[in-house]
Amino acid sequence: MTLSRFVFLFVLISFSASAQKDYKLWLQYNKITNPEIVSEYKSSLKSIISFGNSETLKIATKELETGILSILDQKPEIKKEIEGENNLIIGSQFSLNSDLQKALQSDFEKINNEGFIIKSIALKNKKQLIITGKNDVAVLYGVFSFLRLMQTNKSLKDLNIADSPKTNIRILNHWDNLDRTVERGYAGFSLWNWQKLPDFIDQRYIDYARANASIGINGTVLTNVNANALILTPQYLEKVEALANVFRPYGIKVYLTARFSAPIEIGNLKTADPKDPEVMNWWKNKATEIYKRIPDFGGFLVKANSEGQPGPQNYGRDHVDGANMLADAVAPFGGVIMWRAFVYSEHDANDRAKQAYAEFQPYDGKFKENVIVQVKNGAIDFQPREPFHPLFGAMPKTPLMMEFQITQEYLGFSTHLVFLPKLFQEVLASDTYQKGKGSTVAKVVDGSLYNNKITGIAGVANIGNDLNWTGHPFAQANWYGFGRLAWNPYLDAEVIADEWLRSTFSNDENFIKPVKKMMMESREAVVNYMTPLGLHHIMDTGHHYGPGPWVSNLSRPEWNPVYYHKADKNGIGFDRSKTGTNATAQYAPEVEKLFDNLETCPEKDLLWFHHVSWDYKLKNGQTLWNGLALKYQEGVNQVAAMQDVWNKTGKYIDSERFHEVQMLLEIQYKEAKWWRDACLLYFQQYSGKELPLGVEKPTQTLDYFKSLKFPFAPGNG
Ligand code: GCW
Repeated sequence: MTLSRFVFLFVLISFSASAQKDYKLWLQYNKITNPEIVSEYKSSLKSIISFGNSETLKIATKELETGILSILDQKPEIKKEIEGENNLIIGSQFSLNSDLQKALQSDFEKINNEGFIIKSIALKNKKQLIITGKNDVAVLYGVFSFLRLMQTNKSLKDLNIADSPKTNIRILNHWDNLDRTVERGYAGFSLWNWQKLPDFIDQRYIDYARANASIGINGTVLTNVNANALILTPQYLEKVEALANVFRPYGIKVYLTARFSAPIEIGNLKTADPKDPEVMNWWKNKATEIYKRIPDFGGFLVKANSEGQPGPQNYGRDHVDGANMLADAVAPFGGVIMWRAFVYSEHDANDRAKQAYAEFQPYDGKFKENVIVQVKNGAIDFQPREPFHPLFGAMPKTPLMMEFQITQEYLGFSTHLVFLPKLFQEVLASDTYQKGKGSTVAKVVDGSLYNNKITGIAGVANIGNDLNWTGHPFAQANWYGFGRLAWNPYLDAEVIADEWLRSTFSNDENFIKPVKKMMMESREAVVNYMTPLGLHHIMDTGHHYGPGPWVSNLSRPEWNPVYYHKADKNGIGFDRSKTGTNATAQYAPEVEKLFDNLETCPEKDLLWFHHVSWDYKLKNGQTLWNGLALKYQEGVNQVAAMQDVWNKTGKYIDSERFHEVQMLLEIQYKEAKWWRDACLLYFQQYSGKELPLGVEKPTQTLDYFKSLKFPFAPGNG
């Protein structure tokens, strides 16, 4: 072989190995090198015995085999019977033999239907390790959890874990269109190849299901909330059915978005009025047709009378009428309706932040049992930081599910490294005070505050057909972290970062420590360089890429950034206190007081709730103008610090991912400066003040920033 050919082949092989790493997400199953751990694992993992032979259990067994072989370089023996010790036994409660069932009886009382047990037990004086649950999907969750222990190099001695998910519906919302574009998608096109379905089953569907199962996600809405009725025609339902068949053994249910006007568009009816008997019947028949194909179909997600989508109000009805009509259609089959509360109207002159609460809160207790209202984490729209949505805790008789956005529509697309579990945790840990101190959003979401029967967390997916699924290698951590928090909304973001880094990259402490810190600080960095001190929605129009605080020409006032920052000669910020729109009154009295009072309002939310003068004194003694400018600079500095951290990690990880992240951080740094300069130059027109010491001078003019146009920014429909 000539040298050049050799080099070419070498590059090709190492490229594909690296690219596979990107694709393998947090399921790398890297070989462990620490000799102590290796010897401990090897002695306790000699063989696998699985009770049961469902598709799911086969997947679980295979996963264990693959994982152990790859991590230990030792192929576990697959045995039929329990003999000797140190067997790894898997199987669901009722497929276990009676000795095991007896030995674990009290453990099964500790878990719910989807929970699992991982336990070292002595059976007839012989040590065994068992992974079990009440059904096979729960066993699969246990297996992935066990492999997580291995991937993070935890000891397997004397394990005694009983872990159950705290929410029922742990679901991804794909804003995927039938033409495979993805609304607010920054990782390529949709995974769903509708053209080739149902006959062609892309390996990606299987890998997608596996990845989701590994973090406990149990549902997926395949289609965009800005819905197309065609998905409900037989031609497409056949394709949906094929996907459902792939996902089923992984415990993932399929859901669809229901376009409210579907009875007209594909049903030839004259109306979609939810009180019209023909319409009601049409949906009942549609549900029957779907459940015939997909007996475990999850139900519908609906965006109605929001941003131009059709809905019950088109017929003089309300959200309750619409949701309950659909609920009746799916109820006989055990389906649910996830009805979104993301509403605001061009005909409503009220503060947009108040509209969803104003409209939905009075409906409390009026929805059918199988309706769950899906509420975004904040009252505006997935901003880098928002106070928690006032609806949380305010509808005691209605199950509310959380809607987070995993795709980074307002947080730098798939270009910026932002670890979102920090944001998710901040929201979940917020205290609504609706039932006294300690009434956190997490307790609303997991149903413990009001004893709700159905509970759930949705995440708008950041997944596309990019080789690495999410565009940015670190955006994988947001998918992962979403799943982990949906399983347990009380998990700590730092623990999640730690698990993810170890499973995705390396267990080397020299890598973990600084990179984890970098992840943990990344969310505050993006807040600082985009929207510090409670600023929000000042991104450029439509595509939401880059700064656009100057935009003021859109037809609907609340689509204009100037509506949100209200900068003028006197100061900046949106007065939502009593002297303003009184949005603070939508919170429980304790929270209302906290936000309403300028003295007690957390500074991170200051300009969300108050319009304050440029000379207003911040807690650190700076004037607002200086403090704001310094925050923007701090954000830029934080990105520079992230780069410094990352640049030292090359020796711990593969070169491809190292370089990818390095390039992305370089862009993030450039864009952080762009945000800082554009926003400060714009606000400076009103403050009329010099930039304080320590803030770099812009190298471009405001006109230059205003002139930038991005007609082909991704994800913009
Ligand atoms: O965040 C906004 C987006 C829209 C989206 C809408 C929603 C799917 O800009 O693209 O539409 O919210 O959540 O319905």
